[in-house]
Amino acid sequence: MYYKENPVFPEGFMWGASSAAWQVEGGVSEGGRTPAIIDLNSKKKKPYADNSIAADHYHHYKEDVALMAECGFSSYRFSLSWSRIIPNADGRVNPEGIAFYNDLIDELVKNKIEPIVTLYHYDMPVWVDEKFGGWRNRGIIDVFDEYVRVCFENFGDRVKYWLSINEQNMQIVYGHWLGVSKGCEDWEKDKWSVNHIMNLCHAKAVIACHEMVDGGKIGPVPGYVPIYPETCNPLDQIAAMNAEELTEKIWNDLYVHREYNGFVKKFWKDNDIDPGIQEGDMELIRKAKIDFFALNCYRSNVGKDAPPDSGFRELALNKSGIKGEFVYPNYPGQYALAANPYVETTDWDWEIDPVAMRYMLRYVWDHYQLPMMITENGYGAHESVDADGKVHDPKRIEFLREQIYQVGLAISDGCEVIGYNPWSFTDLLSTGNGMAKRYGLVYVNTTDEEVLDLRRIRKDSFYWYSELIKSNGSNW
Ligand code: BGP
Repeated sequence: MYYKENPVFPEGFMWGASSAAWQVEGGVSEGGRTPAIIDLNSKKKKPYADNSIAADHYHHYKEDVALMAECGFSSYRFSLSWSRIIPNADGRVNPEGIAFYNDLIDELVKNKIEPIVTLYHYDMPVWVDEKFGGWRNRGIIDVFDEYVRVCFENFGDRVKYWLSINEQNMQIVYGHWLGVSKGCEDWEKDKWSVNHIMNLCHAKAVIACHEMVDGGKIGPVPGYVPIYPETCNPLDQIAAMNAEELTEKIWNDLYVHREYNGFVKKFWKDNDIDPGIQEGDMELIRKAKIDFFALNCYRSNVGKDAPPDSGFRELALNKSGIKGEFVYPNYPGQYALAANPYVETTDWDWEIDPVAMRYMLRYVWDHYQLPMMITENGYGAHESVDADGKVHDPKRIEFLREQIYQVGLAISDGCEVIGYNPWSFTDLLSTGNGMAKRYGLVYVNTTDEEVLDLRRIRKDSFYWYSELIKSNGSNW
């Protein structure tokens, strides 16, 4: 990459990293926590993703926050486990769960690290699933509202940045993969009523945050994958736009304009879909004015025309970490995705495309003019401790350097970006690949096959990132 200008990051820019409760905490049966659906799923996927210990952050949080402080963090994005806070259908608040998060937040505040808190990150409590079928039933709206209000009431004095639902768009697009489709008879149709219920939960969280948290700000967390047209064939451009609508824009438009956009309304009509909108729903959504976008961005995609008579091909993610397994989908009449010959890929076939970061920031800024923070971005890799007892991760350093540079360019393009929190601080469980796919700046000594001593080892990227933070992003 050719560096022609030195990006300048604003004063007070939040530098940190990111995690999610079920991927980092462990301690799943401790402190009064009850199971989440993802615990059960992760047991089935063994040996890939047993989250009962994960990175054992539940017992190591003080050490982890001390390492963040040593690295120079000014922010840390993490999520709360709903079933740690409200473990059962009786709605009783679990004092031990509240105490754990209070201690974590206090530790962060003591170290001048701004907590950025996600209310929901893939870990549906079993009790909510049993009572309401997860997101499928409108009954969840009230219990979600009760849960978020407990969070605002207990943590809102110290937590000012709140995130509603992690990657709602990805949960709908990859419903089978992320378990949201469980129990649905016809997911392709049902996904839109599930999505509507999620929108109502998101709206309730936004409204409650503004009501209850003095100075509180809240935003959604879309998973964002910029989509380029494969060629300048106008049909490829339209296909790329269709892909963008059906995987991200429908959601982002709703969050900002608080109305379903014309594209999705036509899509519902053409496909005979009833999203289950009831009286009063849109009034509620219209009240939920977000303050910023939190954006997760790892890679980019290529869209191309998929003629109506072309064959259907389902997307298949690479779950092995051996290059070449990813299957690009073909949705006749909508769009197809394709490989990008201009970019490298990770072992999981994820495109390594720093320019996508600038593209995304420009795109979201141009469309919505809201402040943005990066809440996920990172390089997943097979890693182990070297003979010298250290973990050398030059490719992660290169990845982060290029990505941060593009954040800087987007800022100089005029975008308002307030923070960068890559995935992840310590190694933690990958959504589908356990400890085999590591993202951390800090190595956690354990494997999927065997629980080791869980020792924290600073990777080379930790030292590099620390220097970068000290220079507020100018030391390359
Ligand atoms: C995001 C999720 C994270 C995280 C990340 C990396 O979509 O919000 O929870 O897992 O992706 O994905 P993976 O772990 O599958 O590599």
